Amino acid sequence: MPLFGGLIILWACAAWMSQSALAGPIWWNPHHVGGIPMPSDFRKFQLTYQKNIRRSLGAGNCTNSNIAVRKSWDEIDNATRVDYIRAVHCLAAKPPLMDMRLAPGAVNRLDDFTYIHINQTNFIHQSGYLLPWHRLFLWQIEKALREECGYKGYLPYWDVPRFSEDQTKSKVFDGSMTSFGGNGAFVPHGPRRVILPGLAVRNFTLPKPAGTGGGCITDGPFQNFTISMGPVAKVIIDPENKFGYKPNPRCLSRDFFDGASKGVMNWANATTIVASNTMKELRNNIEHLWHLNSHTFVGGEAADPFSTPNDPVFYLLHAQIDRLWAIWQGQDLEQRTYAIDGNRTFLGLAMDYAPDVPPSLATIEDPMDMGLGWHPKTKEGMPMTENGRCFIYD
Ligand SMILES: [Cu+2]
Repeated sequence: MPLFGGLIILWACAAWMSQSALAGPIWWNPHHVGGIPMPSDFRKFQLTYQKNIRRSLGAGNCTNSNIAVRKSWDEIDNATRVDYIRAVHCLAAKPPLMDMRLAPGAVNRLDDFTYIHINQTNFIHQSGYLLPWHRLFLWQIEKALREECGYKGYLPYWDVPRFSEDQTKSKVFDGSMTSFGGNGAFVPHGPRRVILPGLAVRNFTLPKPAGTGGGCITDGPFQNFTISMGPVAKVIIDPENKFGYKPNPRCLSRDFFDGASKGVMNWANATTIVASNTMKELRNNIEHLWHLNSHTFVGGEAADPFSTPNDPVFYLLHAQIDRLWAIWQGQDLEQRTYAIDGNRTFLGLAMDYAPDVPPSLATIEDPMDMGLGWHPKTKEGMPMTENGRCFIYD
């Protein structure tokens, strides 16, 4: 490259960097992040949300100067990435707080989270509690990372639509030591159907497409990570270990499946989600265009609806889903903050221990089980700047 051209590029970068140092908008320089830049229609929704949230902040505990900004993993600096990964390993080295008689396979502090997620799966997915339950779940892990392990940042999110064409281009999955590692090693395998235990309908199954991995991850900071509970959704359920609560130490496996990302979790569908007109539409769009696909794309442990938090990337995956809900709520905080839609159980189905219970609708007064004895009402998990929560998504 001629010296002159190089200088121009250097100058452009320096100019941009000083701009972003003044808290300039992040989309101004997409080539620094890579992937597909945020299109203007999505950006409009994002800006309206951010403006409305900031305007709603009064003189309470959550203010414009102390609100936590949750950013994309691709946008935070390397030191914050290193610190986040360190804090995850720190929680993995701490003993669980839960009563281990409930799950002898729970061996560390992260397993407190995995346990309650397994335990609640049939109530918090394809139900009215999906979004508020996971919002509080994310807040709990963020708090644990910060207060118990000294993490200085906030929960990052996986910028899924930016990398929909090739997720390995994202710093989340590029395989470096500041990523979550890449795909699992290739193990020949075909598509399967796995049974979801606990429902009264016998042998309710979920299809699992065959991806390009299937084995243990071979790079990144979680290469030698040992997980213990699960898997739960399996081809054959062992009645002695129905929910995978027994110890089953093993590696972290993944099975990237591009068919769930390319042309699916793209900006167009992200925009469709935040542009939903009603809560019913929003929940359907999130479930069908995004939620299941993001788990299916990662595959392996992350694709088990019960024990999916075994993969540390789970929290970034769900932060993106929480962000889409936040942006939708932020278009009209008054009408949408407490909007709820859906049943009290997975697709309204009865549980195997109470097969005659008819479906009923979730309400914002219903208590949720977050584990460790915390049973907040559903409405507690809905606002972003109240009840001790104070965050905004970039
Ligand atoms: Cu979940």
